[in-house]
Amino acid sequence: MLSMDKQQLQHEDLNYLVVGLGLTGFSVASYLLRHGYHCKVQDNRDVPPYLQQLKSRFPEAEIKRQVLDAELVEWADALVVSPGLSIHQSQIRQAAEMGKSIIGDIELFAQAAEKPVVAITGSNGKSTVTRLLGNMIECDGKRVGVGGNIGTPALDLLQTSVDWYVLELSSYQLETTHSLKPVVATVLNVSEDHLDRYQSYTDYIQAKLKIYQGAMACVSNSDDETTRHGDGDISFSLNPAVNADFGLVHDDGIWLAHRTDTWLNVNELKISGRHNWANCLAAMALAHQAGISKPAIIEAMKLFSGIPHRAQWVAEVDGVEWINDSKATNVGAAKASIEGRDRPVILIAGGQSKKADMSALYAVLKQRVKLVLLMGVDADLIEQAWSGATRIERVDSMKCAVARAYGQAERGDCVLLAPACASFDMYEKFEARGDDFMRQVRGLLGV
Ligand code: UMA
Ligand code: ADP
Repeated sequence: MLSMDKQQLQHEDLNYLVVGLGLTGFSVASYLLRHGYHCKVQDNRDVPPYLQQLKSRFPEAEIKRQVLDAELVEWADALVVSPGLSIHQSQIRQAAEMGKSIIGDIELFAQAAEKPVVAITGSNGKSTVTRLLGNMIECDGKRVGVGGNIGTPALDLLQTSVDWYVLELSSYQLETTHSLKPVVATVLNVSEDHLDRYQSYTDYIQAKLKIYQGAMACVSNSDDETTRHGDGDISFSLNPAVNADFGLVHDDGIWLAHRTDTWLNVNELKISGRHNWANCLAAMALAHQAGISKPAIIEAMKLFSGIPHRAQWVAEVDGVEWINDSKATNVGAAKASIEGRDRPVILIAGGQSKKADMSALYAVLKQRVKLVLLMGVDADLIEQAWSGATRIERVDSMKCAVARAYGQAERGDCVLLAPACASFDMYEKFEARGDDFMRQVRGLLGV
């Protein structure tokens, strides 16, 4: 955090070292340079992803391609660290010990934003809730900037005039944010993820809960005690027995409700799975707290057809349904994804397990999955954890996985890509994995 005297200084008095030149670093450097602030950029890769863009837009930008060196750190007052880099690595820790401020792009955004912010985190469902809430605000006739971990860097949102900001925040981004004061914030749920980056699960949870600091209202999930902030929380729950502010009412079907006031029958939703009912309830709670009208909230939920790579319907041929849930990149997401299907599942899974306890999927595999087609770098340890739960076969490419699933699937089955792992061992990102799956499926089925 900025020390007291530095907080009183203006941006123009400070030297900013932008650490990392990916999407975030490019956005931060562009923001600082556009405003004429002192800024140097550093990235340790041979070819940083946004090197050319930065050079062509700001030829005067000073870019160092090296590990953090003492001279650069000495020069800087603040290090603006990209979320993909750990602030616990020794050079950044040392910089903090020297009194340098360690911040991220969301901190700069928080210092500059002049419109109200809704902030959303959680292990799963962030993008769905963020996008859906953005749609609710738009349906209410207001202008909204939607960004953060969902893909549009937060500082880029400042270039357009809006009434509201809706930010999806990762635990990494929250670690380097200190002065965000959201009108309303939520932790949707917490389950194991990113344990390759955190010393313990507790550290990961603490990073997530930081979103409530400075929030004027907190929305928590009564079905997940970890997400709770305090007695004043606005709550949501899938359990009708829980007295939540936003929940389900069973009355001639299942309704999304604000206490006893039924708002929408779940049959009218285009997105499927109980986890998406929870996402709707969370978005309803956030929108309601933000003063969005009930008709706009309902309209947005009716129209919302989900985001690509999240339980995305690909095809149904010969009674077999094919679903792309490449974004199910951790155990909690994959569990919700499998439970969200109402058919026997052939599961395509595997990749980088991020040190998660994969055995947490054992019971759901046993109950719902007839065959696992397993690939990727951590296939050995995943197979060990799942051994005995169901039939497991190894495949070495998406093409083989899809061909094998096609050969094994029977009418009434669902072939589901929900890897429970990150994709980086085989793909550039989860979208590329989902695209590959859909290409193979469409190629094979001729659809
Ligand atoms: N890297 C280096 N050297 C550097 C800088 C980065 O090797 O000097 C590596 C990192 O270790 C990492 C990769 O580059 O493996 C990308 O890191 P980055 O910080 O440059 O990432 P950005 O391109 O800025 O994208 C980030 C988020 N990525 C991460 O947090 C890893 C994007 O979320 C986000 O959309 C974007 O900022 C805009 O806010 C993606 C993500 O995977 C979707 N997020 C994680 C998740 O959702 O699980 C947290
Ligand atoms: P995030 O941005 O947190 O990764 P997304 O909305 O992109 O979340 O959804 C990613 C995946 O997580 C989905 O494809 C689904 O498998 C799972 N998921 C979505 N919402 C929930 C939820 N509320 N609880 C558990 N899993 C969920």
